[in-house]
Order: sequence, then C-alpha cells, then structure tokens
Amino acid sequence: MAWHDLRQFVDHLERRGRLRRVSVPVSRDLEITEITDRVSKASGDANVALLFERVDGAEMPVVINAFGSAERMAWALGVDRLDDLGERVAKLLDLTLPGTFAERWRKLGTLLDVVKAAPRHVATAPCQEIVETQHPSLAGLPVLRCWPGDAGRFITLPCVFTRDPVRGQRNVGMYRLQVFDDQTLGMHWQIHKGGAEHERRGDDRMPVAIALGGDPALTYAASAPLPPGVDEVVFAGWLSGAGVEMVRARTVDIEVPAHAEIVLEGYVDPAERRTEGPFGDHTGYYSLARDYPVFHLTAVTRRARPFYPTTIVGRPPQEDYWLGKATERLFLPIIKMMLPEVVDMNMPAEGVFHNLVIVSIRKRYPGHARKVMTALWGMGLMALAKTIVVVSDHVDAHDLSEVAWRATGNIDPKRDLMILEGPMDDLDHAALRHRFGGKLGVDATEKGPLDDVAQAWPDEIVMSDEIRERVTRRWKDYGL
Ligand SMILES: Cc1cc2nc3c(=O)[nH]c(=O)nc-3n(C[C@H](O)[C@H](O)[C@H](O)COP(=O)(O)O)c2cc1C
Ligand SMILES: [Mn+2]
Repeated sequence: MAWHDLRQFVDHLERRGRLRRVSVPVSRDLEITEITDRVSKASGDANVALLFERVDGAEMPVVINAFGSAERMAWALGVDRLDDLGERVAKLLDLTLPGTFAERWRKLGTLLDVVKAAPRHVATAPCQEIVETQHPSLAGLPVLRCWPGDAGRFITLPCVFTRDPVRGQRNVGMYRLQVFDDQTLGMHWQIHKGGAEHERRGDDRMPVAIALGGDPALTYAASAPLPPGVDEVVFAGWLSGAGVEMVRARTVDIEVPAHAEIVLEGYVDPAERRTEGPFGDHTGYYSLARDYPVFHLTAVTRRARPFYPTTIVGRPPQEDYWLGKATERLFLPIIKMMLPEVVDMNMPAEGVFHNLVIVSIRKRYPGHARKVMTALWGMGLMALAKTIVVVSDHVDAHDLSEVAWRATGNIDPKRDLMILEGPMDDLDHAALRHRFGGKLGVDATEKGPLDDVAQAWPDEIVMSDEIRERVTRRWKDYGL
C-alpha cells in the first residue's frame, strides 16, 4: 500500500528532501500564495512541497504543493513515474482477454488488486479525535485568501462526499469552497460534475461531508474525471493498493475517510443559492461571481493536531497541473481501448486542461482525424475540450515546438479546421455564452492520397543514416 494518510506522505517527502518547512510567521492573506507560486514555478530541486508551521492567527500548519511535480505526484500514487500508472490501468483493461494458463495466472495479481481495493469500515478513526457538534465553527481553519481580487477565503483542496438521493451511489469531487461565515460555505460544484448531479436528483436537504487530507490517492481521485457511478473511494483503494478505511460521520448519514486530517459535516439545500466568487482560477483569470449552492456546517471533526492541506490555482504551471497530468497518463489506456488509433496524448500546462488537447494517431482513412476529435468530444468531461489538435503517430505530442511546427505547416485552414459548438467548461471566459461555445479541431496530420489534396505532398527533410553516423563518429575531430 502507498500511504494511508497525508502525514505519512509529508514525512516521506521530507525524508527525500522534497519538502521545506517555513518556520517564520506568514500571513494566509496572499503571502502564502506568492511564496507558493514562485516555488511551484521554480525548476528542479527548488520546486518543493511546503509546510508553513506558523500561520498568523492559526494553530494548524498549512501543507501546500505536495503534488506539485511529476515525481511527487507519482509518489503520492505509489509509483515512481506517472507512466507506471497507465501501465497498471492497461493491465487491468487487459483482464478480460483470453490467454494461456500462465498469462491468466499472471493476471490473477491484477484481479487481487481489485479485490483489495474495497473500502473497509472502521468504528473509530483519527479524523474524529476531536468532535465539535455543539457550536461547530470554521474559524479554526487557516483558510487562504489566494488572490487580491478574490471574494473571500477559499478551501481549495477538499474531497466533497455526496450520495445519489435516488440510487445511493457515492461521489467524491474536488470543488472549491468559499467561506461565507463560520458556518456556511459556497459549494462550487459545476453543472457537469457529480455533486451537482446528485443535488439535482433530490428535493430535500442533501447530506454532504468534506474531507481535508487523508490518503493522497483519495485527494487525487476526487479530482479525476471518473465516469458517473464509479466510486472514487474504490478507485483510490485500487491506486494505493489497500482499501480506504471509512468511518460514519457523526451528524450526517455519510461515510468519511478515517485518516482525514479534518472533516466538515453538513448539508446543502437544493432550493438555496448564493453568489460565489470571484476567485483567481486555474485559467489564470478570475472566474466570475455566480450563484452556487450553500453548505451548512453541522459538525467539525478532526485530529488533535491536524495539518491543513490546501493549494493555489492561477496562471500555470502550478500544483493542479500535476493532478491533471496524472489523469492524462491514467486515462490514456482507456481512451486507447475505445480509440485504438490513438498513440499518445498531451494536455499541456498552457491549455489549463480543457483549452488544448494534443493527440497523436495512426491515420488510415479519409476523415480519420475528425473521427477522433468528435469521439473525444463525446467522452465524459473531454466534452469540455476547446481545441483538439491531431498529429500523426510519429510526432511527439509532448514536444510543443514540434506540434506548433506541424500544426501550422501541415494545415490548410479551409480543409483542416473543424469548428463546431458544444458544451464548454464553466471557467471558459471566452466562450460565446456561459458553458456553451465554439470548439476547434485541427487536423495537423500529413496529407496525402487519403485527403483532398490538389498538389503532391512533399517529403520531410531527413539526413541519411550513413552521414549522421559518420558525423557523430567524427564529431570530436571538427573541434566544435
Ligand atoms: C485544485 C482543483 C480545484 C478544482 N475546483 C473545482 C471547482 O471548484 N468546481 C468544479 O466543479 N470542479 C473543480 N475541479 C475539477 C473537479 O475536481 C473534477 O472535474 C472532478 O472530476 C470532479 O469530480 P466528479 O466528476 O466526481 O464531479 C477542481 C480540480 C482541482 C484539481
Ligand atoms: Mn465522480
């Protein structure tokens, strides 16, 4: 198993030299943001997780940027490289294929991983060392004011637990929460997300629990675009190699992760709305003030000495980019299963997840790139992608310079651009209307007989192997 709580992971990061403690007093108003923004954009060893030990006016230390690099994100999920996750998913998808006895025997290990992923129910839990049900208050939390134009303080790294009022299925989503006062929060679940769907299906007060901290795999799972009905807690258990321990909340009929640092219990009334935002968002712009549901607090339960985990979002790259990268690597095998022509995929930091998806494909028939674009626009939250650029299989989708070269040189805008309209991310500030707007598909593959070309397609310039080897061999002789 990887980790069962945040502090284990924090300890590990510290032992490996990937966490710095800041022991001078700092303000939770903007100062932590500016420090973290610089650290998360720093290169190499200067990009570390941070533990602020003395935050003005608060007893709890603040942990931030724990997932903020490829390495730390991979470690959080119990692997050394993010691509190892994709390989695990690929093995899982391969399970149903028939094979020899030896192959099936090897697959048994993968099956066992699935069995081990089931949540475990416990009666007592570290997240309930302290239970406040009499006059529960958010006042003790060192919630950050992130950016100068923010409407207030926002809890930014929560796992929000809800239950489908009709079917009873659980959902866990990461939705930011604006602190309205000591007992109420803005519940920023966007219309396309699981929490909003649960709210829509019920008429009564809906129980909600918000966990801060716990198994890092669960924090990640809350951010992952799992299909509706897939339980994030089971997924987290599969990722970390052992079922997540869950305990009943004290004032609402919901289970919460036993090893969370802090749990906020309460409810959302589907009839109630309040203005939430503006908030400096991961697009690099402020998301506008809009009406969202309200969370009412009925209990705070916590460890005796909890950490307060949080993150900041803003102009990329920041910590959230790495949560998205983990998703890209994990979900690639699933996309490949449905679209076998797909070779690789890249959602670069500059595209803040939904603005730019680069996908490389093996092209076999006329219109193939368009087929891939439209299929992706029909797949879960990928429906919100604004621009999809399709390149050929031999192109490195992660080399933005190469992609820009091909995507400008290989297109005729009249033939190779597809513009259509569809659902847009809540945060898209340029869309025609809120949540609806134009989408662009760019077919940047080389054109040939499969395509509508009126002139011969030229060969790409490549030096002969013989000369390349000769020059490599003689490189020292040139005195360069
Ligand atoms: C740091 C961070 C903050 C996020 N904030 C929000 C948010 O405020 N509202 C929202 O709908 N999605 C937010 N997301 C994206 C969701 O967590 C993501 O879409 C996830 O798939 C939602 O889970 P669900 O599909 O179970 O609803 C955020 C993601 C990250 C990494
Ligand atoms: Mn979900």
